Amino acid sequence: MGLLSIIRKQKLKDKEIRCLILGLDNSGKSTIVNKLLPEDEQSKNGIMPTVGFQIHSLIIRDVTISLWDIGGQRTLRPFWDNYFDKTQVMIWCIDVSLSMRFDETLQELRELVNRDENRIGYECAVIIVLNKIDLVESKSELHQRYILVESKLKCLFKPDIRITLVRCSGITGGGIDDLRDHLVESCYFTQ
Ligand SMILES: Nc1nc2c(ncn2[C@@H]2O[C@H](COP(=O)(O)OP(=O)(O)OP(=O)(O)O)[C@@H](O)[C@H]2O)c(=O)[nH]1
Ligand SMILES: [Mg+2]
Repeated sequence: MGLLSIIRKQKLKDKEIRCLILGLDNSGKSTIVNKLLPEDEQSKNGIMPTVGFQIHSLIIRDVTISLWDIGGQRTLRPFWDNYFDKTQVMIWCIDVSLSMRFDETLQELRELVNRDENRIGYECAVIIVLNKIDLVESKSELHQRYILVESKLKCLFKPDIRITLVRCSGITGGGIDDLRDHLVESCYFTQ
């Protein structure tokens, strides 16, 4: 590990990282958050649509992350802007099984990006989660959808912005370890 990495790691230890998880209603944000939590904190009684927001504290490899799970229903979307202050990471959750909502989710993301061009990708890192992979019939279908979303994202963000795409399932837990890794990596973004 280089000296810079050691210094950054030490800085992260002393600080709480703020991460927002946003996306359309029913895309699976709260389910993913639940899977990221330690076993003994996971809800066993099912997850309800989020009205407003919920905050969870996560420790991943010595990094403390406050994870803000924000409701995605249409009536709540005008308030999304209010949560970005001091945010280092934004996770955008897409239900990859429902291609009929791709345009809606990308339009919402575009509006957020356009409202403040210095924010997403500059002040905070961005991770795009393609969730519900367990509901997509085949690997080739999933791959096609991945490529489709990736190409649309390239049109949405400026070329200098690094976009991380992660495939996962909040139900089976597939890809959640990858998401955890990318989350910690992204915490270094604004250090
Ligand atoms: N099969 C499958 N179902 C999922 C997955 N993730 C979430 N779900 C289901 O999708 C539904 C919505 O999940 P939530 O986690 O409440 O979605 P949300 O994005 O938090 O929704 P809001 O709080 O309304 O914004 C629930 O019935 C979940 O069980 C997944 O990866 N696979
Ligand atoms: Mg929710």
